Amino acid sequence: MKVAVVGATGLVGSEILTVLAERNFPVTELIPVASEKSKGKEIDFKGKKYKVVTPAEAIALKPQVALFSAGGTTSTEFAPLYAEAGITVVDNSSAWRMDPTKKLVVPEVNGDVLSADDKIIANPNCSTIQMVVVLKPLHEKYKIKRVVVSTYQSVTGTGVKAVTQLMDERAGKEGEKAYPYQIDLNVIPHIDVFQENGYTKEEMKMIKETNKIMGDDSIRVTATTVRIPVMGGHSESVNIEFESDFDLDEVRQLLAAQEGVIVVDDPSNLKYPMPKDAHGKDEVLVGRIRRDESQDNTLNLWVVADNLRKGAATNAVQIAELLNKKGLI
Ligand code: 11C
Repeated sequence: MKVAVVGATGLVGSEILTVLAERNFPVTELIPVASEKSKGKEIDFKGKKYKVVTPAEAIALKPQVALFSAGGTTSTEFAPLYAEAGITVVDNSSAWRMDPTKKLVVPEVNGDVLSADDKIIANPNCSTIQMVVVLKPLHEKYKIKRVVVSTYQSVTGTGVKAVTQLMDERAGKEGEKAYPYQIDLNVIPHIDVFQENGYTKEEMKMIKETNKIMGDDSIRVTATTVRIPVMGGHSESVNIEFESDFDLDEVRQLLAAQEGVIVVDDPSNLKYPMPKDAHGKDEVLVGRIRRDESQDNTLNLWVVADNLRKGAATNAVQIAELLNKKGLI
């Protein structure tokens, strides 16, 4: 299959190339795509070199599928042009996620919504993806009423500039800043831009995307999203109130049986998920599974995943795998 990776030189783009290779996605020809300034640059993929082309040039090369991770502006401009040319787009930006005509997909949660009519498919926000994979089996069994989530997000979610800021600050070097404040030895309770209601855009993404992916607007969600000086993955403290009561052992069994989830929950041996352990993994790790003793039918969880993997690249490649399996590309 001819596969285009739009934004191939970025943090998520290069992770997509790694994941395509690792999972043996049937790539017969890779088309690495980036902006004019990277044109002609060579990208290695499975021992072969491919030259970077621009988004407009790639359309004429007629890939069957294009995995976009080049930001909202590129997606807004080019995804419809690719779709018109018969190329199925899996888009990692936020441009199409809440468009009612577009599907927002996490394969293990709502992969069944994909159909032959879907030419632009949206990949959710990283912090949403890792949460909904864990919510799904619990919602099916106990019906979720409300979710209160607080995040502890890796600087890799912002991109290369933020990783450089953290490293520069560690080394005592001056440099460009991705954040309005120092991130090393600090915590910034602000991800993406503030909205009129006092929430950030990242927080509103977690709320709206969760309802759309779970296919249930009755689930009430509130979020506080926070940047911490960490690489390797996003962590989340998730408090879930259910309609009906649960059994903790059964919760553990449901989570262990959920595709894409690994339970790491053995506090007596100091085993719990950490970004250091999630790094490079495709699965979502869940632990600190315990009852919220302050309220009926309520559970506390700690959820960690590599935001560049399941939160972005892996989920996008899994959508492409599913499209391929269903014969839609
Ligand atoms: C972060 N979640 O960690 C963001 C990055 O909508 O795909 C991903 C933004 C998005 O800063």
